[in-house]
Amino acid sequence: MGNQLTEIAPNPPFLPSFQSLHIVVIGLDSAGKTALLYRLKLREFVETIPTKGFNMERIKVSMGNSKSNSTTLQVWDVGGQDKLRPLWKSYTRRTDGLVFVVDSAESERMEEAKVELHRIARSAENQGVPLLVLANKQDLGGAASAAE
Ligand SMILES: Nc1nc2c(ncn2[C@@H]2O[C@H](COP(=O)(O)OP(=O)(O)OP(=O)(O)O)[C@@H](O)[C@H]2O)c(=O)[nH]1
Ligand SMILES: [Mg+2]
Repeated sequence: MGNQLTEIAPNPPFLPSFQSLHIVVIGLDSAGKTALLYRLKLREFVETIPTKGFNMERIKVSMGNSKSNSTTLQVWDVGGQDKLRPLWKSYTRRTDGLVFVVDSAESERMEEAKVELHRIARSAENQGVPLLVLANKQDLGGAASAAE
């Protein structure tokens, strides 16, 4: 439903409050996707195990300053192990937004992350879809900054 409504009215801030947006979280294994999902859902850091398939949570968020104006994000967190990456495409198809999570402290895998990010961003189906690249694990020593 979210996707169809988005086609009719593609500008989320002006969508009615019953609108639900489909968001997909991807990134290399161990980047912190599942930790992010449950941080958003439960507002706390939970211990995670590697995701073999996917997790999905509905998360209500307020828009702007008004508490009465809220929307629901249907957030899909897809496993990032290399054997699971071919599945990303089926989750990102017709999504309203993409989040690509990067482990900022793992400089030796930055090139691998870049290749995967470019692969998914190049896909014809994802043209025009808003993309957030999240520089995760900023608390770790030696983590690259968001700008880096
Ligand atoms: N220090 C630190 N550790 C984090 C952070 N986010 C996640 N982690 C840890 O990194 C590890 C991997 O986190 P996950 O959320 O399971 O990673 P994932 O991206 O879901 O991995 P896959 O499910 O294998 O694709 C876990 O031990 C987390 O506790 C962070 O911001 N800082
Ligand atoms: Mg996971």
